[in-house]
Amino acid sequence: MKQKSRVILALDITDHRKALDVVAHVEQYVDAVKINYPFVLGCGMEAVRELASNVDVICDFKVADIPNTNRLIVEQARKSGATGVICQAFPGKDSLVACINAAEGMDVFVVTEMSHPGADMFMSPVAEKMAQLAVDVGATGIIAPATRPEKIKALRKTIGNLKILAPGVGTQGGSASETIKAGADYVIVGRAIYESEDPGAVARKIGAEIKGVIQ
Ligand code: BMP
Repeated sequence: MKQKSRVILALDITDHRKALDVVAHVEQYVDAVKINYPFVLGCGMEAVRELASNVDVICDFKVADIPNTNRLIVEQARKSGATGVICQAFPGKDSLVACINAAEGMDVFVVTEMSHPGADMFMSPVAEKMAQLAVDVGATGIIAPATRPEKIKALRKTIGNLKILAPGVGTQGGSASETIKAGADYVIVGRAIYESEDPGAVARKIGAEIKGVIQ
């Protein structure tokens, strides 16, 4: 994945035409497009393949099953032409290793602590352990919360130079520049971009804000 604007668009849109319109306005300002179940269930896997022929696509399937099922899911992500997939650490090492093996070189990002308030309940106490598991299995990077920059700083110490992708900027309250200053490599932004009047302008502005804090 390129590292130019350091902005990843979260394309959580269920209407195919609208999704393509947003991508057309935003693609020049983002390094990748992250798709999740709203896009896949609304638009179908064929739409993922079509998107992946134009831009780097990360399949945010939050893969969280037994090893064999994880393998089958990650294989489908890979066959769609995606360059990355997002997996959960909590099912354990064997499940995550199955994702890494099925990825066959595709980027694998491991969720540690999520960005919403409820992550405090079960995820926060074990986030460092999950980040260490990402290191141990040879993942590309982790997902860490832009809503808690101090947690990004702490997790960076655990993962060394693995990549950090941070959702939670904009609508969830996180700041793009503070997130990058805390040590994230990319911010993931959805609603603040695609629900705005001018998605291209917002994506460009977030990229410029990030540029302002990178040495
Ligand atoms: P938004 O900028 O509209 O809040 O979207 C954030 C995106 O990142 C959504 O696709 C969401 O599922 C995802 N995400 C998140 O918000 N927090 C996490 O901890 C992990 C995520 O994948």
